[in-house]
Amino acid sequence: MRTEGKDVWVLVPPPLPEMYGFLPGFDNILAEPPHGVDPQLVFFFDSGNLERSGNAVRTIATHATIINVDHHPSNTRFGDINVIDPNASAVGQMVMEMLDHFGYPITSTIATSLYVALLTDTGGFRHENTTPRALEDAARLARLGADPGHIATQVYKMRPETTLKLSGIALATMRVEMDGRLAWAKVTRRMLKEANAVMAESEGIIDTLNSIAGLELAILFKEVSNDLTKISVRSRGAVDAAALCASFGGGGHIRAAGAEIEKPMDEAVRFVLGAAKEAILAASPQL
Ligand SMILES: [Mn+2]
Repeated sequence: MRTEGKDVWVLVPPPLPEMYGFLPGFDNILAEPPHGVDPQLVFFFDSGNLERSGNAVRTIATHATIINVDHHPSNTRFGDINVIDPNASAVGQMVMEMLDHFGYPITSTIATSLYVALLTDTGGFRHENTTPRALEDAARLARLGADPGHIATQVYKMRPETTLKLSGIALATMRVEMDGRLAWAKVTRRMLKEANAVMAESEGIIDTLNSIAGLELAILFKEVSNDLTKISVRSRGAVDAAALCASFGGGGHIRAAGAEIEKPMDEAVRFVLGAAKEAILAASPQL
């Protein structure tokens, strides 16, 4: 993408969810800068730490100037300039403020992308971070040309069959423990094969788990390799999901967090469930 004679590259670590393929500019997104290009200025958006940002960007970051724009309270402030607003429901809102501040108009194309940021980071305007400001910003973006109905269809109603197949197989492994306070499930590489799906398609399963009445903590275990298991955690009770995940080297938000556990699936399950049960009891023992 060329802007005013300067090269601007939009880099996103793979895998890039295809569901966002409708977004303007999606085809210009790269996993790493083209060969021979050595960016000197890098904006990071919505990245709580450098580790989340993929190898290519990390390499650039060793010598480029970094501007770190984020809303995770756990942000490690790895930038040369850090713009952190934990009260923002989505980093898209911070981008809106920056555009306003520097006098750039928000076109309908930009409004569409920013609306998607708000919609997805508030879980379709359902999470606790659905603040008056989030709804007001969303209304403003709709007036500027974002089409909420169309965008919701593109984001939430374009799933391939394989995604639902994977969801069905994974949810069949669901276990509910501690009198309904804790639920967990697994996604293994074998399941991916069976459903003809890729791991990125498991993204929504954690939220299905998290829809059980009375649940406090939901955990999804994702088998990446023989010795690496990723977890997604959702909390609706007193447990701080970010703190729980931080104890495994991960991070995130109080209600939604994740981590990478360098253990095989079954070991990771034992290890994480032990800590999760302790956290539930410690947070509200007599419930
Ligand atoms: Mn975010």
